[in-house]
Amino acid sequence: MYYKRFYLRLGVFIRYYITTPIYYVNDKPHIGHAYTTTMADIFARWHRLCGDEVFFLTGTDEHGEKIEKAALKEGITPKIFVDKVVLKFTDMWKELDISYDKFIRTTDIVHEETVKKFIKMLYEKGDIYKGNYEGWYCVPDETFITELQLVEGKCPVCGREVKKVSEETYFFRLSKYQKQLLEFYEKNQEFLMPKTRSAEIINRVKDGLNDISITRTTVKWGIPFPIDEKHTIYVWFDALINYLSALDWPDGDLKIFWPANVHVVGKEINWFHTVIWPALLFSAGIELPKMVFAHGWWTVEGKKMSKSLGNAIDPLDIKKRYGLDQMRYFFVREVPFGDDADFSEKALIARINGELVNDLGNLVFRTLTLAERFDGIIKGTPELDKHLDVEKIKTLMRNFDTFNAMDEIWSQIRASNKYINEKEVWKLKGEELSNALYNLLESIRVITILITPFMPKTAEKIRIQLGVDAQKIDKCKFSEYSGTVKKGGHLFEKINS
Ligand code: ME8
Repeated sequence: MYYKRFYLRLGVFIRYYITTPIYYVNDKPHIGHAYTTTMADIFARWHRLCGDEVFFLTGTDEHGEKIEKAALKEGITPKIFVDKVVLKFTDMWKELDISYDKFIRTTDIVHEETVKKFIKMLYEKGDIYKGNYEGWYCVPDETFITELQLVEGKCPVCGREVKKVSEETYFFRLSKYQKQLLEFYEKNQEFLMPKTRSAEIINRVKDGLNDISITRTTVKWGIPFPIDEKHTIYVWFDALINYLSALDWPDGDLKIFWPANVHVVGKEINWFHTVIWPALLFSAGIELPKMVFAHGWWTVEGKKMSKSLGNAIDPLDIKKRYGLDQMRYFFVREVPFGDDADFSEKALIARINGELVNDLGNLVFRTLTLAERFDGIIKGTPELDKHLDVEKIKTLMRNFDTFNAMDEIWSQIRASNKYINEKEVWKLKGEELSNALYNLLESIRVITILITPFMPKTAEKIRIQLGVDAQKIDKCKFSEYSGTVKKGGHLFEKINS
């Protein structure tokens, strides 16, 4: 690790810092949390495959009124409560094979100290002042809401009840940063992603910004506000700073990963990440992240996922019944990254039976069956690599277009199956058979490299059958086939619906 840091400073490796939101620990994670974290995991793994130095951060948001209430309901202290619930997240990410480099908790001492340092900088700059907050508050979303934003008296984001709040508070001068924000969006066209969501943010900023409340007096479960300890720091202010404190900002070695390449978030918290967070960074004089990617929301069989409806999908249940890579594949293929989507088991089964069993599973099974039977040296001339465009896949991944990147990989899988059928490979003999097997095995080897970030376990299974080691993206060219095949069972099981 240390020699790598040395080379990092020299700029030999490309650094890639990717984050997920830090999730509230009021309840166990569901499919929505698993989606964001899995997608971020895919990008982290993709960049490692490309040889980049990756820092992938996830974690938990542990302060605030919502957690305070959840703990009270269980009759335990918030600290005991969060220490218990956080395990549901760390256990889940272990089960889902999430390759994070660091897991941050906002109750970590280092984080709390960083938040205090950060807030003092803003105070000294004159961007924090005392006043009174009169308005509404949505506890489940931990969000202040103005009278104008209410929709039929309810929270405009989640539609739940809001409560009236009237308390002394410290404000942050968000209004001061309107012009700077608009200029920043204009100059940095890649910051607001996907493009389909940028107009909404820009228009809201153009409409004008109100200063925001950043402390609470009625919530005890928070970081003490260093300027006035009667107040605790508003949970969102505390939470956003995790992206810096995870790097031991301002003095730690890891700070070389800043600015983050991308914060991956759900669309409902886009505002916090693309307006409030940048303004806080402007105030502190810190460089802004390069991109915030706000993806869409999953519904379940057409309905919003919620505790009260009892329809939240447990990722562990999906893993158990259908398999982990099957779920990861579904996340990528069911919807372009960024759009809203609907989770239905029928759709999941259709993808497993169609694309995984019939396309990829069959290709590997048929090829390996023929290759194992073949008694001779497998060699030939590349001909099945004609339409494989790795550069195109790289570009698609740079643009967060996992959907079309996967489609490109799949066209190679389909072309390989077509090759078997058209050449009737099972009828070939001698050199012709050797050549066909060479092309198919090389095609599968390259496909395996490319699917590794998406379906790591499946890739590992195929590599064992091919007798090859894990390889990086630069090995995606047909070369000499140098493995020893050892056919295994079917990669995927067909699901009877
Ligand atoms: O907002 N579809 O935490 P949170 C897709 N602590 N994604 C979903 C989803 C759904 N139905 N439901 C949840 C918070 N998510 C704050 C974040 S960051 C500094 C602080 C995912 O536990 C999605 O990524 O409410 C969403 O943004 C996040 O979970 C919200 O998690």
